[in-house]
Amino acid sequence: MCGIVGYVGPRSAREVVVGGLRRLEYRGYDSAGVAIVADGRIDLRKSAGKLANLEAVLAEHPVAETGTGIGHTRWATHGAPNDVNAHPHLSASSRVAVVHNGIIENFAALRAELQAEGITFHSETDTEVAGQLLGREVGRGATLIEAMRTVVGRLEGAFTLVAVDAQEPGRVVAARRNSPLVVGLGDTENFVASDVAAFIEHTREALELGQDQIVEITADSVSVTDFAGNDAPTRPYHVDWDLSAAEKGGYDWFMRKEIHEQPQAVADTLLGRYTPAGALKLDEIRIDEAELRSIEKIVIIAAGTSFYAGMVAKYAIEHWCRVACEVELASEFRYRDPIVGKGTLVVAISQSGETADTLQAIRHAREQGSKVLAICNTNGSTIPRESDAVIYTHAGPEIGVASTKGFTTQLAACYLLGLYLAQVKGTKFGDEIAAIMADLEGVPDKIQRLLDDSQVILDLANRLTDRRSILFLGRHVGYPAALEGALKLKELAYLHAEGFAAGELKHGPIALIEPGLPVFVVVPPKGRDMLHDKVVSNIQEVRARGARTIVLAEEDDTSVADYADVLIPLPKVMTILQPLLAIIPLQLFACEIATALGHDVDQPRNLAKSVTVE
Ligand code: HGA
Repeated sequence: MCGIVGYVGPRSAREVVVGGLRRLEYRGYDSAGVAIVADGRIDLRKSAGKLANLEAVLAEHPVAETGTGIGHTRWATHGAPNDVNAHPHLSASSRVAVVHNGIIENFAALRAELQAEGITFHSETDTEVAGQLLGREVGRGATLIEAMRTVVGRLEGAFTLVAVDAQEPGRVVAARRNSPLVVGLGDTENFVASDVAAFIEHTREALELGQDQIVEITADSVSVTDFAGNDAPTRPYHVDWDLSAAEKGGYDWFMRKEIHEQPQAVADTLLGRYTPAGALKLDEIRIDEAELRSIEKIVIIAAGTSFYAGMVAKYAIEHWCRVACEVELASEFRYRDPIVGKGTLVVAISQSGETADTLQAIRHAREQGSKVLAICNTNGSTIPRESDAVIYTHAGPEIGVASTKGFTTQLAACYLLGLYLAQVKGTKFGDEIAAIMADLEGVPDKIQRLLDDSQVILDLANRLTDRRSILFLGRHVGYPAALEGALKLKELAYLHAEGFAAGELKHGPIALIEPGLPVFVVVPPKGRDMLHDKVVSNIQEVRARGARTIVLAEEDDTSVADYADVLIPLPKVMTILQPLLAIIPLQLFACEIATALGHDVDQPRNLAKSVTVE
């Protein structure tokens, strides 16, 4: 949440910074602003609402076209999303401008201290104290980097701060603690940003920063120190995707593009993980096999869509590996004194690798002696850096705020983890793993078939735009798929949408059923157990009460046709892998209904991607 860009170089900083903000807008769109260093002063422009509003302001009131500037796109935590609270924030003397991602937890005390010195505050944000503190330090004669070192020592909480000083043109100083920041390395120009998308059109060479580091960029230098001013280690890396991955490529929404990228994305997650000799190879796992064999319990920590991927992982891991597995919301985990320790493997799932709740949870788990394995999409982000092992999903950038390929690639990574643990623990024979892998490797083509045959679900979405409530039912792994389907609809269509375990319905939620209520039902494949038949009974129960049923069932499952108002056939796959397919029509449905309702699918209200605040 919140997108930050800083630039120093020969081009127009306004152009580079606004271009960067455009690519970061998915991180927040409550307001946007820029500060350009110009001839001993700061040119500040900001506006509530989306970036387009800022661009209109800039067109009417141009800024100086110099080569030093910073910018911000906001997801508000402290203070309403208006012009005044928009970043950048200025110091009292207007000499320093700062942008911020995070929450400064002791801002009230700092604000009182500064007010007692006669400083007037203009905004309700926590951020403004950082600008005022920096201004106070440079006013006392400090350079901007010296000021930053002093100020970070006063702040509690999470922050990425990026600042400029009107009296130090050609220089941007940034600091980070628990919020993301990367450096882009150009030729006679350098960048800082919340993520690489901001500068990908200018350079694919980046520098990964660690926690509690300060970076100073000029056009031809980058220096990184710790908060005390000592040289700090950094890791340069090459970004393995390019500008086209961060553009819509002819689709109306990033989300629709990302839904359609799923066959490739899931294939990329699986690529190279299963050797021709029939062994799973997860080379980012730096926990030795003896230790993995001694694991007594697995705790999966995640939030939002990743949490539902974690629920599926629990079914797979317990079934394949016979290890007890819990799934826990990251935001609840740390605050309830969880029982984890040496015998526990904690699995953290986060698309961005920066999810604040998940990050704090893994830190807590490691303090208790647990090993942590991260499932993550963002190379070099904080959660994998602080984990003992990582499985990258290789989905490419996910820009739509509602996760799609993020979810399916997390599922694929969870299945790989489950099979790997089964291999290490010897709970599955090689030929059993081979059979599951063969099914898994067939999934990308089956997702493609679902995408090719999506007209039924798109038509349905256009017919249901007048509904205020829609339910989703599933059992076993169909249950988390139902929850994720409902979440997509809440996020995008702002409808009352709920997912239920189908068997739980009669314990209360069935009271919600009224004539005409649309109910999606994920039906498990017809297998050896009774699960399928139980779900078919659940369909009949809601139908008997007037629900309109939209049934997702295996393509040759003839037993459901009589109970389905709309039937969505799913290609055949083993039960445990079915969420990879069942979720596709549900994603398409949410995207289409939100489009038909006239909503901004990529930037749904009140949301932002990469939840970097707790
Ligand atoms: N606390 C600051 C920055 C918000 C943020 O980082 N959101 O993710 C504000 O409210 O402006």
